[in-house]
Amino acid sequence: MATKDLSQYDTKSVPSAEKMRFGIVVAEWNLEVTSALAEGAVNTLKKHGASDENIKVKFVPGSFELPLGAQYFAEMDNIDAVLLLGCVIQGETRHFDFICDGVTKGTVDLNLKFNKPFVFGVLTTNTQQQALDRAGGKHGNKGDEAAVTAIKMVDLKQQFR
Ligand code: DLZ
Repeated sequence: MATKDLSQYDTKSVPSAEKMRFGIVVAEWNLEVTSALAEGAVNTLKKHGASDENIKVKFVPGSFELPLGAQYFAEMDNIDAVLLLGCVIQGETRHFDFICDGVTKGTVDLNLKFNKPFVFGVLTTNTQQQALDRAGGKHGNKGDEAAVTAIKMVDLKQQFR
């Protein structure tokens, strides 16, 4: 049986986001980190063609609230994808585990419930420095990655229409 030549698939280029509409939910906890994630995400969406008026940003208190904030966006018909941006830093209690579990499960559920992309842009680190390194520091910006993922998933959905 003939197999597909997967080398033909282009995984590098990013589709145009010109007509796409995005919601971004940002956690206020660890704001120095999360605002850098949001800045990266907005810049990347715009770099790929999204317009200012098609990017809506809202804040929630902490990462635990990200899924509900994202759901408010999802209930608007004119949003194609939602980015959830947060930063959970390991402390001395089990809070870290509960928050990470909640936001992860909440995000998975939203994707399937609304049949729209909800992108997990939450840093889960041991230290603030590790988070800063991934929010525009030496390890890039998770907000940029979340933006590219959102664009690719909206484009993928459009391919099935
Ligand atoms: C309570 C709490 C703690 C200890 N740590 C973080 C954190 O590192 N990152 C974060 O985004 N939020 C944290 N929170 C707040 C919770 O996400 C949530 O806002 C509260 O538990 C109220 O539901």
